[in-house]
Amino acid sequence: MSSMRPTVRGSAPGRMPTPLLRLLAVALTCISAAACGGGDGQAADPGTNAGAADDPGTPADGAKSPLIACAALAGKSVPPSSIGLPTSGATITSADLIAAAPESVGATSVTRALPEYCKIQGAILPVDPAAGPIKFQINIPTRWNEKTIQVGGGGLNGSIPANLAAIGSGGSPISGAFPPDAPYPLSSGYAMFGGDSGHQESGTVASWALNQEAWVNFGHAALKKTHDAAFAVIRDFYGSSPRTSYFMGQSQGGREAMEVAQRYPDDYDGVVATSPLIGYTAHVVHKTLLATVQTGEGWIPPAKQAAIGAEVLRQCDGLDGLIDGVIGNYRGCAARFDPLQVAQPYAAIRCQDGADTGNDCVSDRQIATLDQMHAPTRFGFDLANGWSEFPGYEVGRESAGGWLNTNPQPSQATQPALGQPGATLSYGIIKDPAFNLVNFSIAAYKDRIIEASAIIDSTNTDLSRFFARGGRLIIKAQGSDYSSNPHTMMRYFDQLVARFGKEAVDQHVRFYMLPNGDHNGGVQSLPAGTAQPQYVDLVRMSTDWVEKGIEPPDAPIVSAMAPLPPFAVNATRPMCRYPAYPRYVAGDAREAGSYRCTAP
Ligand SMILES: [Ca+2]
Repeated sequence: MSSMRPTVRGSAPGRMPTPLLRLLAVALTCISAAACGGGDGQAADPGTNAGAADDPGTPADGAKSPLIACAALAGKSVPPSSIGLPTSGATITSADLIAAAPESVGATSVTRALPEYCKIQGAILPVDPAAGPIKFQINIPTRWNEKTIQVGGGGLNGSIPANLAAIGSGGSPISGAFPPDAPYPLSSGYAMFGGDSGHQESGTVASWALNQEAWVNFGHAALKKTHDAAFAVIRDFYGSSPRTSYFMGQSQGGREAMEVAQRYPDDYDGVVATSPLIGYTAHVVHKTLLATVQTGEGWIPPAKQAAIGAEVLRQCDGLDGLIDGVIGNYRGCAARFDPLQVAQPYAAIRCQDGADTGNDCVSDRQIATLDQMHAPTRFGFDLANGWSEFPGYEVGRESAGGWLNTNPQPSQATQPALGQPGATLSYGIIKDPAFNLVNFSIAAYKDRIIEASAIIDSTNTDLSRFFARGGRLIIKAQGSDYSSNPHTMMRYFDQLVARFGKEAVDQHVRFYMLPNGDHNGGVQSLPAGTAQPQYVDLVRMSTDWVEKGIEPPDAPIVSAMAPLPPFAVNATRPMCRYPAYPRYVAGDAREAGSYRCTAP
């Protein structure tokens, strides 16, 4: 792994290089249309938060203007022949011109400037009338840069992605990584679009998943249908197709990002996946089995989380060279709590004689639950793409929320409150909403698991078509994410390297790990809760790679940034490529230059 770079804001890797280097990079890489993401030779700038050289609210010269009035799109239709999978066509239900808005500074957050854009809403009609439509929205700036970003969903989807204009603190396209001072892609001229994946229900019920067309829409088909419908609308509006196309998503949307690179690679030049939930079938099975073992004495009450978190910190905090409440060496720490490698990881906090004697220790039954969490779940057969086990979770953040997701305690009498995993399993996989999930077993539902895996898992390592077209994929995962298990992403990446070789993968894929981060990309030093560096402009890194041939750095700088202007940067740290981690060497712990990306 390469060493760290200076930490001065504005010159950080991943941001604006010198104009000369930029020109050179464009000249060297744009000879091949594929290398420039579909032949977009214009030097349009995607916007920058690096300095005053670019005005993020102004797309580059040459931005395209629409052929017709925005409102004239309402009522138009898209024929089924314009959509690459079977549908009954699409209709535009509304089209409204939204006025430009200046930056608005609130008490705790900023909504940055937005350009004038056409907000188009529509519905893609199903083949099976019982399946329900796919609702979608396209935001196209009046001055369009001829590029698009399709935005993924979240959770069980069921709504239009919230961040198609202003980008909030959570959700797709890149969730908690998006810097508060970065320009919105819409303001830089990108058309943004996304859909509800074919249903308008979210939460703990997934009745839509009982319908096969809706289930396959959720797994992947809605992504293609939405893409094609949006492109057809854009062709109508501007008289030409987008020249460069992206997909960006977080969590379920991150899985969708991985899915399109695998299944619909011809449609995208660049893909960004954060917290991708790629092994989705195994994820929900694992969560369900964890709930099952907690119906009795294996339950770990929330009151014990502090003791467990403190023990993990005790063993791991210093493995990265610095006692700071942050577990930087995520692989080294996970090894210490891997029951396949360590016989008694929790010996120091085991209750006397293994009984449950208080909240400052864990019983043998509770240790068994912890071990199940960190050990692989073996299926005894192959899921789609040859996966036969769900790797154990990593560690960290035990004292924070969102960990085991088992409060209140599951019981034999009622359905465990499993939320999204439970709804996916009961409605989507075993198709029996009345089934009490505490009675679930892998063996009894082997066929249903395998069938579902082929639809909702995004673990296919065959990226050959995506690579061949010059596609670029950026992945970011967090070390202490108990929703999207980062270990699955590590396995997938290892398999990619085994399949294509490191050199080929390096040309097309960057996989970064943010140690100790949660599902939504936040990092705090524990137990104090002090915010740690998390922000990095992955949109900019992706568009620079696709459009200018600027390779993402080995160690982009992440920052902890104040949410309000002037966006003071309180700390920086390198974000290393898997499997490296940021090891403290010397100097100010708040400065990225004090760390080196180091192999575990
Ligand atoms: Ca540390």
